[in-house]
Amino acid sequence: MKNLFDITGKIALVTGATHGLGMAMAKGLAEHGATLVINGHTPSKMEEALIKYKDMGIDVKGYLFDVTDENQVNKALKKIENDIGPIDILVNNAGIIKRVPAVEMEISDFRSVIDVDLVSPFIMSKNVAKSMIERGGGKIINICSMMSELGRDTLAAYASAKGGLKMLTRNLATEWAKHNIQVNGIGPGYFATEQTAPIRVAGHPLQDFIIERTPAGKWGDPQDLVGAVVFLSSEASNFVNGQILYVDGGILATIGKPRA
Ligand code: GCO
Repeated sequence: MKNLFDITGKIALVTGATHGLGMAMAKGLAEHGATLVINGHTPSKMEEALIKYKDMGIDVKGYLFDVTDENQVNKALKKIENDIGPIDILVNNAGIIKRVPAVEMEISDFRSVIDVDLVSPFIMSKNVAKSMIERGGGKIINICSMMSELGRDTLAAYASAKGGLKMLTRNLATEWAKHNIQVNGIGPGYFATEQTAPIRVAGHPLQDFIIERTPAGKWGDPQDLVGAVVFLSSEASNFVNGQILYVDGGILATIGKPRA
């Protein structure tokens, strides 16, 4: 029987996949047959991650490089191509967040968020797409955010970057659709990860707010993203271009509810 979602033997590179949502999506891709390559930045985190993948029974190769540095990216991509093969699926997941009131935010911090969350997906996509164009196609998935659509206090830099990433997704989709490259995004809602740990502590106002604001009534489990990433990595999405698939328990579908 033909399986439209089959990604067996496809080489998938997930950036920032040493933990969190990146790790969950990377694991999901491998479990659905992809040959998995991950990127990380910190040697100790990579070591820990490789052990975790091994314990989960996932075969993976890890490469340390800085996604904001085009030279490093190009060297790493060459090495990956020599060691394993050319990339069929690129997931631009690496990202950072700084929660600082706008009037207090250092410009250098604002820039560093834009650099990691918006410039690096461009650097990665540009350099991976070159070989995808030569080979006649590929899949690029940008990890966006609720903040691609909405604002929240303290997130000026992050929301600017993630809003930009949504438009980068549409633009690259427009430019490369004729080369059979589908560029799409996934917009996770609020998930229980390390990144949201500071706002999930008991007593933090965001903790109850998120549960109330999410029609599904809970924080997402990183596992909930696997269906979306497999769909956008597979033949099933071959005529889907420039879409952001929000996996958010309904947050963006609703205006919210009045206080009881
Ligand atoms: C916050 C959160 C969000 C999430 C996520 C939402 O502080 O409001 O951290 O920014 O991390 O990106 O989709």
